[in-house]
Amino acid sequence: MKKRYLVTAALPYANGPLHIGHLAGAYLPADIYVRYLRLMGKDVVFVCGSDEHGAAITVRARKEGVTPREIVDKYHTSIRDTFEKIGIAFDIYHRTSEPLHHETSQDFFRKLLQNGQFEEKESDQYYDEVAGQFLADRYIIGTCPVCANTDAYGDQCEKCGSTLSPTQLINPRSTLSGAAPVMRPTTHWYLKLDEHEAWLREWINTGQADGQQLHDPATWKNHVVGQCNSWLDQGLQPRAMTRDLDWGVDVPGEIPHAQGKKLYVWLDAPIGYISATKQWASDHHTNWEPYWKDKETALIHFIGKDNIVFHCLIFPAILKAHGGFILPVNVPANQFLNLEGNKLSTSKNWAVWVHEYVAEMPGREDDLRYNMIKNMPEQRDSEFTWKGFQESTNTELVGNLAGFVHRVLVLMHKNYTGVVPAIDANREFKSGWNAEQVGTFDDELHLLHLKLEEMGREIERFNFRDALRILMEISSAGNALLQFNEPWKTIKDDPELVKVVLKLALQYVAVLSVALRPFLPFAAQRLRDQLNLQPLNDDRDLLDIHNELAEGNPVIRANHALNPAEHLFTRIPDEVIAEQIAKLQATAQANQPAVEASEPAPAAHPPVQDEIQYDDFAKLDIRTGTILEASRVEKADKLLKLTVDLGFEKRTIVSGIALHYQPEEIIGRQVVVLANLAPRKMRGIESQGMILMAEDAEGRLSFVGPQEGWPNGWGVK
Ligand code: B3M
Ligand code: ZN
Repeated sequence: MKKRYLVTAALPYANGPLHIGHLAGAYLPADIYVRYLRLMGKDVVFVCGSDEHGAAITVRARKEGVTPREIVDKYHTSIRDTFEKIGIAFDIYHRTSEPLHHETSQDFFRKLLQNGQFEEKESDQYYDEVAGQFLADRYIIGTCPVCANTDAYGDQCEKCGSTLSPTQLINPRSTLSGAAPVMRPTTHWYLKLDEHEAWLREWINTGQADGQQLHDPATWKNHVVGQCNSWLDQGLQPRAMTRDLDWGVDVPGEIPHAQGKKLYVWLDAPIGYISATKQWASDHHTNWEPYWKDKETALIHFIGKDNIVFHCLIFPAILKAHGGFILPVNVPANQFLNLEGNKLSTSKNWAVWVHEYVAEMPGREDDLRYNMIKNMPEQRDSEFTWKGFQESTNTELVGNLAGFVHRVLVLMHKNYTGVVPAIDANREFKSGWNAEQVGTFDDELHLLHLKLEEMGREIERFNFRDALRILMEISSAGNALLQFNEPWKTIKDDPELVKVVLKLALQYVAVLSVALRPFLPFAAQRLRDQLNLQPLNDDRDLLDIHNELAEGNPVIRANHALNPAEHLFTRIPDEVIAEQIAKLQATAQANQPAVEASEPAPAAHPPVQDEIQYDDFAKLDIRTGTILEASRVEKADKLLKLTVDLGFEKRTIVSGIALHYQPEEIIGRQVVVLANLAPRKMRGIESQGMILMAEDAEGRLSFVGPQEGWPNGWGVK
């Protein structure tokens, strides 16, 4: 472990409220990790803040008919408050409109310029003569060259998903004035990313840079490395770091041609992590620099998968180009969370908004956190459903966890008036970890310690789902301990046994009151109150417990007096869930396009092909695999070039799915591959197999694949 940690969570655009996808993608995992580090006595600073620049803000301002300033002020405050309500414990929640941030970003720009990292280039870009300004990609709409959608944006067609550039649009028009834009020359500063390609490739794949081992690449997620390699394989191009805009950080005025130019939002936003750290340090009368410059610091960026290349390639290149900064030791990006079978969508209002949730479900912050962690899209996309949410609270939080805690405390009060008894440590009883096994107080305490260590290791590896599962196993073992030994029955015949069993169960509860903290901070606090233990100060509480357990000491000792038992969680009734589902369906209906006058008749299924013998089928060698990398094939709108892991080898496969899937969204996806198809060249690339896809009447394609976590390279029969 490192000496100190700087943990960042993606800066949300201050252009709209937070939904559960944001939480599951970046903020909850970061919060768990940071809370754990604090409990282990580590020096850690957790920074975040609002991203207040870029077209995301100005487009929103135009839509609402207000200034960008009004937009960022409104959403900055509401996002910050929402984070606090759902228990995301940043050390600072800063904002990129602060003067400190503008200065910090400008200093960065100056230094990059000084270091010869920019190439100043003139190029033609779209200009709106009516509005009198250059047009950001999002401000230009036109006809998509791929699917003929007449409202495609300059950077993307939302109908077919193609990534576009403004010059590809047919009949472009400005969203500002509706006028057809004209081409005008403009000068910008391009970061020579091509010059960074070689070291980035090495660093991403081996963890080495400048001859030093900076991280262990085995600790990085496959889909993160895969997405980076997909980019690197296409070759990095110089990238403009400035824009013609009137909202953002000014290019420093003393630089020639700076007039009217702003920094590109993806240059200034990640520097926001640095300005936030500076502000935090100044608030705490300490020095920010060790957190960004000392090799003993572990820098970790928590983000969603749509931000991977910015954090793993572009920002590291910027840090290196500046000089003197450390690089992240990990970027444990999550994939996406879907909602009730569909992608979360702000524009379609298909979302669970966190501020609405906390208002409508007071006291249930941890219920949501629990369900999100349990279903966290760590390696692949996952899904939130209201039914699943109800189920996880009712069976796991109420049934398992709260049930256990309540039983222990009630029995403690009933048998010993809430005062922890002294015990005979040699008494044997049935182990909660294994029905066949007999245990003693000390043995069982040791097993508890091992579990706690196992949980910590999973958190350190960013496996938060597994860590939560292990935590719940502690509760399950506690329940089993009670179930196997039945203290409510044995109290008459064997009161000494009951003392040992209940005192042990109480140790489980006490350990949970700390170990729950990273995941369910509110419940942990409620539990501390019931146990009449000190509130957690988030500073080495878990480390202290490790030390006690390592010495064989109990966590709560004899004569400690407990507070009355209360229910840690309560059941969610069906009506509450029905209401939420109805609310979601109402939005879905409101967003449905008007039904076309003449609905086309459902297409007939194609007839089944000529009969074959089993031997014919057996010739097909079909295997399971995982997509490691995906990128577009130049001048082929329909093709993606994939690298697929078959377990025993990796294959390059060219697949005609580009109109249906974005490269970024399929990395990490499990697929089924026809592995013995003769190789064939497509657009100069040898395709070594075929991905099997389902196709419907409209020609839509869907992946078919094994269940989650299935191993690669095994047969499909
Ligand atoms: N605001 C994009 C996003 O919210 C962007 C992240 C910045 S992190 C430095 O997805
Ligand atoms: Zn299109």
